[in-house]
Amino acid sequence: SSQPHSQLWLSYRPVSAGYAVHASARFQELVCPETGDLALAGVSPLWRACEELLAGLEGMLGRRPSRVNATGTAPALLLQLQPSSPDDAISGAAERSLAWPPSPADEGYSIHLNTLHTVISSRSPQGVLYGAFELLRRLRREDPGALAGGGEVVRSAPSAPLRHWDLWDNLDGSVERGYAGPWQHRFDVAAARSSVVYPLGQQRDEQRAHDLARLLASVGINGIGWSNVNACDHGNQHLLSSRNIASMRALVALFYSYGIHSFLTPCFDSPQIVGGLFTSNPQVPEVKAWWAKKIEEVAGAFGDAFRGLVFKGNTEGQPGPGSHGMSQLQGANFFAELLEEVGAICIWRAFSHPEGGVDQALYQFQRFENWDGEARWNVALKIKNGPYDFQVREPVHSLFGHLSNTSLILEFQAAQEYFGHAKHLVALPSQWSSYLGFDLSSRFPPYNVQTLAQVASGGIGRMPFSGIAAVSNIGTSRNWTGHVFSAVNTYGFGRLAWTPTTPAADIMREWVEVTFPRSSSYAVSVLTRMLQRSWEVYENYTSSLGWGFACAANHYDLDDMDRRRHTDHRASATHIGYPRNAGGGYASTYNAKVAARFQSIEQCPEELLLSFHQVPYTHRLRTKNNSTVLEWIYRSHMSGVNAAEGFVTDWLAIEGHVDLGSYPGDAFVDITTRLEIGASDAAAFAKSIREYFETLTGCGLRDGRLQCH
Ligand code: GCW
Repeated sequence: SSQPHSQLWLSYRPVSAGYAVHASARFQELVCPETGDLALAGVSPLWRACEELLAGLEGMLGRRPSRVNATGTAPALLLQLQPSSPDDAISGAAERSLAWPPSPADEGYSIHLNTLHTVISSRSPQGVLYGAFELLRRLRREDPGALAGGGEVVRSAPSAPLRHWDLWDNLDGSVERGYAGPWQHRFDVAAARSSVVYPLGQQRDEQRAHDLARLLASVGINGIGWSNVNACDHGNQHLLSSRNIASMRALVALFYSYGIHSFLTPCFDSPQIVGGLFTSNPQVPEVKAWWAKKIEEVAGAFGDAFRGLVFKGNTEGQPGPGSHGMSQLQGANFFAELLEEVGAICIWRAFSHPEGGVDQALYQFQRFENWDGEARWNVALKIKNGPYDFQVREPVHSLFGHLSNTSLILEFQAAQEYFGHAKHLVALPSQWSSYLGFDLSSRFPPYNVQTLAQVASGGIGRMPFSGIAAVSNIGTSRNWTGHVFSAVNTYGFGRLAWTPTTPAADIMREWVEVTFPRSSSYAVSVLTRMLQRSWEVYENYTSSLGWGFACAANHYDLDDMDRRRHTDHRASATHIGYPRNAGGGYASTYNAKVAARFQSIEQCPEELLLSFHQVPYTHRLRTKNNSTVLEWIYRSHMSGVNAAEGFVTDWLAIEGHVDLGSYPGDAFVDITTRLEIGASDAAAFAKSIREYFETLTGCGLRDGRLQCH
């Protein structure tokens, strides 16, 4: 469309006049070092840092600094590249003298204030870029510390080596679980042509892709998965055609100039579909030769920007090694061996469904539990945060505590597949940070504590290809995410992946401040508080106590709820919950301390009670005012509805106090509409759930008290 898209948190509108005067006095000149070795596009992240600072300072301060080659007597901003220290290289990578991934220490930066000059320095070009974005964030928030005083303003380095953003975009232009397309398509996912990059070569708006790269780099993302892991339809099956590879070259180079490496997700059956072979069985020599040649072609076209292939094998209808009598492990090792030749890795997804009545959680654990020591060094296993499927609350996946000699990538979902799509307010950093802080405990004394964040940062074995990834929530909406507030999930993911120990509330407040910069401090507090509460509110009006799968994606579907009686929540007339506490059950796959806690009905966190225990509805909850389970199901739903209605009231009360200047069109009305839809959906959800349990149990709440007939 001809209407411009929003620049989100990179909207460089003027700061207040007083701050602008001080700041522009400090940044009269900009010194950019020679960019040296040029990236594929001929542009390096250092060059991008200069470009971004010039635009940002001009926009926010009203004065463009002059670009000079060396400092003189005027106050200047200097970008400095320092030599990197081999001691800091990640162990595994150093042994194999791989140039990638960069060590987190090399990707870090510092910002330093001398009397006259401000210096951003790093040992890597992308580190300088990250530092530039940090300075711009501080100016956006009118931080006095960014201008005054002397000494170090900040020194920061990421903790995880890989920080990835995964598009589930299809080559035909649609997006799997993408809800940020045109408003009229908000329920009709398959129909929505909401990809900002596909169909290839038909970008309506070149600037979109460019701005996506800037937005991602600004929060420290260093890798992108270019297409849907359901890789064999919607045009994706042709991903590896020479024509597609050639047309992706420009995109790949563009992102690389922002420090973002590329990962491709090919269809397992590419040898047949693209190569015209009679089979895709990896054990057939022609198939192996085809893959080897294809990988060379990709590496040749993309250069160092290419770092790996991603596979989802033999689940949800996808072909895989199992189609040819090979195990998942053999499949991953097959590709890893070929990818080693070009310095790239094989990322293998753990998400899978069992057949028959097997517990999915246990099944996934058993499918991958023996990978330590068996998977090749350049394999990374990508595991969803929990064993179900991005539900409102899940136990952290036990594989994270079990595997210690395999690179593990933690997968989150920013797209709100199970969170009311782009209609509901759900700020996910709270959920993600609660998982990241979870202590899986270690199997290896003397290390006792091991949080999920530590595992994703390489863990005890300092695994080189560990990291954190998120499924994208980006689409063609002018505000990128459909719901204006959903951008907190894009921003928050990057910031958390960089420093997983940052409190979620700090990240969400920061997002509010950089996105709605000239708002009143009252409005900032109200907004931050809404975001902070939203996960729990959503949990209350959908599925409390960890039973999961209460709603079919974006609506309550009672047939689905009933079907899931057998596989998930196991509700009967008298009991509810999945008994994973029994000997040999999923709870026993955790390290001893954690297993004991989950297995005990007294110690199991009540938010996850029904994930591990089957209890009578009369079971009393100590952290919920001693309510019984059934009372709590009814009460939590009522309180969730009230809170969702409260969001509308809170929002209307700050009208005129929120700076919506980053958004085109009438963002206030759009947000109001979505909050209202959220509230009315919440009421409908709660009504369905009440009717479901009243029918099942014969008991309902009347005037706050449980009555049965
Ligand atoms: O939950 C399911 C989603 C699918 C997705 C799959 C996966 C890409 O509904 O849309 O497929 O998870 O993560 O592989």
